[in-house]
Amino acid sequence: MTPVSDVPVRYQLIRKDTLSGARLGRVTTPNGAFDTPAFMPVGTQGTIKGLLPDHVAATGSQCILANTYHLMLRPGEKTVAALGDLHRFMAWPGPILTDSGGFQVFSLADINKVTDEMVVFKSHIDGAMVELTPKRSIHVQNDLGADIIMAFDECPPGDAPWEVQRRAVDRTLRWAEKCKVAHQRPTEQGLFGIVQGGVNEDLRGECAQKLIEMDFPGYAVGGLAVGEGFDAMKKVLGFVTPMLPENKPRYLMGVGFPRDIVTAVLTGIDMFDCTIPTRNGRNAYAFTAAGAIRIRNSRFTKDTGPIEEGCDCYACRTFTRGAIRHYFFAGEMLGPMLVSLHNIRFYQRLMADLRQSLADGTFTRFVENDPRCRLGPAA
Ligand code: PRF
Ligand code: ZN
Repeated sequence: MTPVSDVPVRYQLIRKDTLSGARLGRVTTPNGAFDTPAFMPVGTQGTIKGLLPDHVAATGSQCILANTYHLMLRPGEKTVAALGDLHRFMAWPGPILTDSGGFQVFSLADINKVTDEMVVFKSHIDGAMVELTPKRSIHVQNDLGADIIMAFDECPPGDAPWEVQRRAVDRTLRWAEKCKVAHQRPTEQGLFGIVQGGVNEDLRGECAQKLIEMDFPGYAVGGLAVGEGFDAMKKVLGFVTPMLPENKPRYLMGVGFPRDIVTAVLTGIDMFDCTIPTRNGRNAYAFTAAGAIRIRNSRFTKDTGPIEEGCDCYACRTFTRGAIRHYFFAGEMLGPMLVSLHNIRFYQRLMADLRQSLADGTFTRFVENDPRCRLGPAA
């Protein structure tokens, strides 16, 4: 057993819900701790689009995410390292997590070739052929210097047949082993394993079990919210999450709408990231407890109210819906900035309320009664 003091990322279980798998906890990293269940805003290119780090911190965000895939291509991990590390680069002194590129390369890149050794793709920056291997992904993440780094995995589409998922699980397991061996800063950065397997319980179970044997300091569930649908995701989580070690953090990657997050928390997931609050915010789509609103709608032209009544965010304390609507039509930057800020705060207030209800022992009642817990795609 590795002595606890050598493990850079640790999970403290504070309270378990009596009626579900939900848990209140705290994850400690070399650059600070965060309370769980946690939502991590996404800073793909080393910035959370449109928001100052101070603004992000003011939303209650405690840990943020960045992407290996984008930063290795531009400005390059050596440049980020020369400028300090990702914490200095992003001006975010708190916990940071980097994704491995395992998902972005399969969802964004012009893939040339996938083998058991590597993914070869064409850079969207200059068209150059780039090879990404498990070893290279980890070395890039070692240079970037995030507190939590992710294994390089293969994430097939949600409708991929069993045979494709089988091969992806085999690769993901072999690559996880290689990532562990390649990791050069194991006492400074926690490397999480990622469970794949699509909607197949046999593959999910095998993948989880073998990753657990490799003893990672945390585990992620990948390969969900890739087109399988809400009910299938719920079923997979109900099966996989309880398999994961109770004394380590559990992270559901790239999910999702409030309804998806709450459903996952019920199964025992602790960490989430998603581009929805920021991407939707840039598109003038604002979350409210009563459902989403399109701030460009003509009914808001002379609306003097805030985006959401009762919200304590800077946008809602300071600007009218009518003014924000005008910024969108005028192409002013402030529109996307204000709605992104509001949406992240909306997510963080929900997470804080989930944590409070877990602390109070009222979690199940909260989930049943609070309308935010039901907000999904068309809500
Ligand atoms: N793997 C990795 N990152 C991810 C995913 C995955 O499966 C997903 C799937 N929802 C989002 N981000 N490495
Ligand atoms: Zn607000």
